Amino acid sequence: MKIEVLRKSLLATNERAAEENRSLFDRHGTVAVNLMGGAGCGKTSLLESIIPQLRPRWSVGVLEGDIATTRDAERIAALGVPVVQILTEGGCHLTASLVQHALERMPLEGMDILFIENVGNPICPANFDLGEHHRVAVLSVTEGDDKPLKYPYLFKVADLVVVSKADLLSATDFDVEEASRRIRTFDPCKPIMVTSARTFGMTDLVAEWFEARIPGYCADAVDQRELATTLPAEVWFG
Ligand SMILES: Nc1nc2c(ncn2[C@@H]2O[C@H](COP(=O)(O)OP(=O)(O)OP(=O)(O)O)[C@@H](O)[C@H]2O)c(=O)[nH]1
Ligand SMILES: [Mg+2]
Repeated sequence: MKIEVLRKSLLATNERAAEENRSLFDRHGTVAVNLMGGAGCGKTSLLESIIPQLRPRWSVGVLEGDIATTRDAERIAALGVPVVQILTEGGCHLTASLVQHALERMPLEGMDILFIENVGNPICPANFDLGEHHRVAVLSVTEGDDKPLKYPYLFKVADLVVVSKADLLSATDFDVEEASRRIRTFDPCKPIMVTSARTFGMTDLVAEWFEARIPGYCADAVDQRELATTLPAEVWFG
C-alpha cells in the first residue's frame, strides 16, 4: 500500500512539472515530441534522417536523454541544430523535471518543433509525461514483431509508431502485417510508418507527419487537409 502511495505522489509531482513544460511550449508555439523505443532501435538515426528534411522550413531543437555519454548529442549537433544532452546517471527514463532543467539551456524563441529523445527503453519512459504534445514509439524490425504484445503500454500511448530498419526485413522473421495488427489492437486507426534510415526516401512521410503538427503549418501548406486525412491507418513503405 505504501508503495502505491509513493508511486502516486511521484507521478503527481511529475505531472505538475509536465504541465509547466507544456505551458512553456504553448507560449512559444513550439510543438514537443517525445521519441521513445528500446535501446538501439534507431531513434537518433531517425532524427538524423528527418531533421535535414525539416530544417529548410522549420526551426528544430533536440533534447537528448541518455544514461551516459554525449554521443547522441554530438551526432545531432553535427546537423547544426541546437541540442541539449540530459544525462540521467542511471535513471531508466526522462522525467518532466529533468526536461524542465534542460529547457533552461534550450532557447525556445522561434522554435517550431522540439524533439525529446528518451532513454533507450521500451518500458519506463511511456509512464512519464514530459509535457510533450505527441508521443512516438520506434520499433526496429530486429527487435521482433512480438514487442507490441510484450511492451503494450509504449504502443498504446504512442500517437505514431515508426517501424525502423526496414532495409533489414529480409534478414529477420519480422512480419509487418502481424506487428501492425498487434499495434492496432489499442487503436485501429493508429498510424504506423515503415521506414529505413539507410534507404533514400524511406523517412519522408515521417518528416511530413511531424511537419503537419507544427502550429504554423496550416497557414503555410495547402495540402495540410489531405495529409491529415490520409496519414492515419495506413502502413507506409516510403
Ligand atoms: N540497417 C539499419 N541500421 C540502422 C537503421 N537505423 C539505425 N541503425 C543502426 O542501429 C544502431 C543504433 O542506432 P541509433 O540511431 O543510435 O539507435 P538509438 O535508438 O538512438 O539508440 P539509443 O539512443 O542508444 O537507445 C546504429 O548502429 C545504427 O547505424 C536503419 O534504418 N537501418
Ligand atoms: Mg539515440
